[in-house]
Amino acid sequence: MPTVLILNGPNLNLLGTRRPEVYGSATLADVEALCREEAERLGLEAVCRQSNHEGQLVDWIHEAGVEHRAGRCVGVVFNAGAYTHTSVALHDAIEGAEVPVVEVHISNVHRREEFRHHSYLSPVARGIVVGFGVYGYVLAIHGLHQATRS
Ligand code: CA2
Repeated sequence: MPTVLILNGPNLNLLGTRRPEVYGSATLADVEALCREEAERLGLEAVCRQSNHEGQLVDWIHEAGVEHRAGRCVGVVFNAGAYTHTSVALHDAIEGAEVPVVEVHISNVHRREEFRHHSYLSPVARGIVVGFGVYGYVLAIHGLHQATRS
């Protein structure tokens, strides 16, 4: 079964434990279960990873590129957390790996502090989903699935 990589960056392991007014009440385990269920409905296997370390995220993007070129992975659903706003390394990894990446943010970053308005990932992302809570991950999986069929 083709895979979709669900990648979560720094502090997203804290989901559901604090700041529910911004990020809702679902935990990371809930989000990953939601992704697995939705992916399976579409005939995909969701592979879920989370790290607080930039280099680890870079390595996983590279691996997804290899899997994509081998026809085994449709792409990456990526919430890079705060690295979105700081990381040239993740920008370069996505560009270099040539794997379709959908950038996801649970909150509407454009309604928040100005430092969250810029993304290093958006220019190299296949698509962007922002502000729909954890349902954004579901929308991103559908987007990647559709993109592989058209
Ligand atoms: O809205 C999003 O999904 C973000 O990517 C979340 C990041 C933030 O830095 C981005 O600007 C937008 C933060 C994730 C931290 O999540 C927490 C969850 C609970 C408690 C504390 C942090």
